[in-house]
Amino acid sequence: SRERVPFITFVLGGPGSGKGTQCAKIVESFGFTHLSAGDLLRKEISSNSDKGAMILDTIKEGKIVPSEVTVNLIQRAIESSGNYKFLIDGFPRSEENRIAFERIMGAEPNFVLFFDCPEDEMVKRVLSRNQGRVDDNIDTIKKRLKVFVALNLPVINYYSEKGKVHKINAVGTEDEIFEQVLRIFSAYES
Ligand code: UP5
Ligand code: MG
Repeated sequence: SRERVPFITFVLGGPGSGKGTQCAKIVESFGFTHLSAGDLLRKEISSNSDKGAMILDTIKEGKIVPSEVTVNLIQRAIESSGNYKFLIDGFPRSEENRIAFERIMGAEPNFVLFFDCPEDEMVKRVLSRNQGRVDDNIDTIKKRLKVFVALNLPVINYYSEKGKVHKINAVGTEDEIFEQVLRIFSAYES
């Protein structure tokens, strides 16, 4: 019901580490609502919103969109979902994002999944994706990797120190990786 306390999982990992792919599988098995921050931002670009041009420029540069924009989109998606279990994919990407989310939503994640993947594998996957994303070119990928290390790893370290991070080896077949994911979610279900 609406009053139920939300169950929030942050799904983190570098560009192409497999966050979206694994979230789709988690949704099928565990009834979560999947909110990809990147997808919400891309939808905002295609909806002719007044922020669309700014968001597009930011994504092309591999930089991070201002926190209040992203938190707002996530908040609206949570409130309109009718669900109480959420996978928040690709967010928070910086300590500033994290602090804004916790302040505005008044909630912390129940746990965090971290898809740990070597950079050369991530580059290979993103370059062979071919879905026309403006940021799937080698120049932008290099910038995304730098931003991930500088700004997103500190968020993962913050939650690690709180004992909330489950690190997943993101190399292998989709099914091999999902086996690790299943073990984690099954433990929370029981
Ligand atoms: N693939 C998946 N699993 C595989 C496997 N096990 N073996 C081989 N191939 C595998 O996977 C990537 C590709 O690899 C796919 O082709 C897949 O089939 C294959 P995917 O599941 O899409 O990986 P994912 O981690 O989701 O990669 P994505 O590129 O979406 O990650 P990013 O974090 O870079 O992208 P996102 O959309 O989250 O963000 C894009 C940009 O938006 C950011 O750079 C930033 O500019 C902006 N942004 C913000 O500013 N704020 C936010 O909060 C979020 C985004
Ligand atoms: Mg994704």
